[in-house]
Amino acid sequence: MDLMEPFASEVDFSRGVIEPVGDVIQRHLSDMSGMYADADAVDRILSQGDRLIYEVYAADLPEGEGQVLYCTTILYPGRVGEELHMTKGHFHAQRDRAEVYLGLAGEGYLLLQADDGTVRSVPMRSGTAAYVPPHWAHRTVNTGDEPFIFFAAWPGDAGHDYGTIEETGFAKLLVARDGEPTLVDNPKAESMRNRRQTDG
Ligand code: S6P
Ligand code: ZN
Repeated sequence: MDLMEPFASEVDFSRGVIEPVGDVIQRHLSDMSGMYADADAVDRILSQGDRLIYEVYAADLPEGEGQVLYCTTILYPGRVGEELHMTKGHFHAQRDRAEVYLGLAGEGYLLLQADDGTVRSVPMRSGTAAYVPPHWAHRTVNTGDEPFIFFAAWPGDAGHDYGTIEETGFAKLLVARDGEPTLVDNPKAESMRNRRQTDG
């Protein structure tokens, strides 16, 4: 057996940066335009230029059974139409793999969705440890005016399935109504469900 060397990273809670860092992912609005409900708002923003929605700083670790992967996410504040800035969201490819989030700065919601369309929301701020149980898709939403920064750790063999959420979206959207984050039905998810029922 090859023994892996123990190591430590430094996590900057206020900037969200991990050092030393492995992969850095930047997601712009153009990478997730179909995921926001208001297509006109997306077009209006993109016609003025692209927008950075979030960044992920991952510790440089090998994937695979037995490992634990970790990263930080920096989700910038803002809206697309009424909808608050969010991550793409995913199921783990191995659906029974759980995950832990820890809020470091700013505020947001963790949105979770089960296969049958059940949605749950968990408010998060600095110090909130939120648990993503096995079998729940998960996405985060920035509900504040500052970057929402959180740390995540998950099993090294979990993998990511983005396709399911890309296709159907979440059944609920988080929008800003009278300055308050409000969960509303997603019209796009509803029409997708109806279309699937008609086709199938
Ligand atoms: C990984 C974990 C998070 C997200 C990150 C970006 O399992 O859930 O680190 O990857 O918040 O979200 P997404 O949906 O684009 O991967
Ligand atoms: Zn995950």
